Amino acid sequence: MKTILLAAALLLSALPAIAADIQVSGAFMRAAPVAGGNGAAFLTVTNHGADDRLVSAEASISRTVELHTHVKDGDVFRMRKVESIAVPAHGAAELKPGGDHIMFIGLTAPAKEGTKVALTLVFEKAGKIEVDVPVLAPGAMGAAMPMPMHGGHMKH
Ligand SMILES: [Cu+2]
Repeated sequence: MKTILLAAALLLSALPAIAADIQVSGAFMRAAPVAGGNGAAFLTVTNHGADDRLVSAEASISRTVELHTHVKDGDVFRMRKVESIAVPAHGAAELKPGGDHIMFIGLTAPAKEGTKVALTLVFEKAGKIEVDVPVLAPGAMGAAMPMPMHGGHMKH
């Protein structure tokens, strides 16, 4: 019994997202069928603590991982590398298609739909947080999570 409790305690301590002020949810990336191309990951960072910022990301699936945003250039939106993405105190940063995202440049292997990609997010204050990013279909707009459409916790 003692061993089981100890194992449970170790397991909980190995999950930093539970104890930390920073929580990551809804992570996904789009399938990229060939190696050598680029990919992007999207996710929501919720911050229950003081101001923080995402300063970098690491993954073995590509040669380079950058933080990107989209900026309007005339009539088109172009991606641009940013040094960091702010996560305000008691707020959130939403990385989503058409906005901020994590860019994988030079995929070393195809990102196959149904698999998961290991991603490490590095925060200025919260440090490193590891996230398993599910690979969804090309063009997917969000993580496949059950949405409370009917009879759920609707806020009015
Ligand atoms: Cu990009």
